Amino acid sequence: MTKKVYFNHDGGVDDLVSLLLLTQMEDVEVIGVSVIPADCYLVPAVSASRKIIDRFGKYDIEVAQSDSRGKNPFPADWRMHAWYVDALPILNEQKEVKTPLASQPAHLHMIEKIRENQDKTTLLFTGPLTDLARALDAAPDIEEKIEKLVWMGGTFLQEGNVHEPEHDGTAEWNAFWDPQAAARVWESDIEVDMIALESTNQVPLTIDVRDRWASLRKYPAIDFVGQCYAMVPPLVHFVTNSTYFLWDVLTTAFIGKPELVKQKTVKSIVHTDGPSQGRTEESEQGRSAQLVYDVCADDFFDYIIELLKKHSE
Ligand code: AGV
Ligand code: CA
Repeated sequence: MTKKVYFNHDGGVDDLVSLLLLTQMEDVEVIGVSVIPADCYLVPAVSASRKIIDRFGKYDIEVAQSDSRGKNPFPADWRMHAWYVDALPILNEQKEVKTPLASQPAHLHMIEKIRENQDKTTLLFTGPLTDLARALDAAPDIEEKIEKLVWMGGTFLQEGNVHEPEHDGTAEWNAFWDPQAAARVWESDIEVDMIALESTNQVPLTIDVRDRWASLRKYPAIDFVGQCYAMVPPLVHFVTNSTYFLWDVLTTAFIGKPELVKQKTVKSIVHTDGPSQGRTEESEQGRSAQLVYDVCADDFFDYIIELLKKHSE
């Protein structure tokens, strides 16, 4: 059966590569896309999303802009990446952008698409959960029409990836940008699949990964992925604050091929204030989520390549 997926992302390099991948999956129908200006600037991220759908998509998909704001802003130099992707020649051969821009803001667009869908909708979120939290407040009826939420966010490791003043470093960025939103979703009964930092640590961007994409650049979609990942720092000797993992791409691949990973149930709470804000902490009093704790990295990288080889014009 075809999975109906609504995708909300925040315009990072791996968010945009995720959009490409999702549009190539045969058993997935993307019923809508929205972009939140968290780890990106809105204008180039929306533009790049529409051009990716134009260039590689196989059917019409609307793109909505979010008007949500977060509590803890992302570093500006990370947010710049969407400008670079939007400017890639492979996305700019065509003068006119055809993929329509939705008239409503993201959270209302998502509500409409969920209501219109006769089946239940799978939500894929590769940025903060702000638009989902707002949608649940505005339209509590959608909750029972959500199949599940697949989210890149959170971590149960001692060390997260937030290194900001007045923070203790325990949070993951998507949770930290809007901790209240994650807590709101945690209050709901929606089934949550969490692809957390412990899940993505097994899939860093490395020189070998880049070289493999380079060797396959005769396939336009793989060339595009190589160009995108040329913009961000790989893992060479040791992990730094800027080292890139295939965070969102693993999260998206999980939708197409769940066998790539192993999951276990973890109960947790979300810290909304103070030095640990954004931390997802294991707690017996908390709510359950299915945490990805192991990945077959080789199969994951093979899967991406096979999916993108199929797109050959
Ligand atoms: O925490 C991972 C999330 C993912 O959704 N994002 C990037 C991915 O799109 C934030 C982030 C953490 N470290 C980063 C991030 C870095 N070094 N560069 C850019 N974004
Ligand atoms: Ca992201």
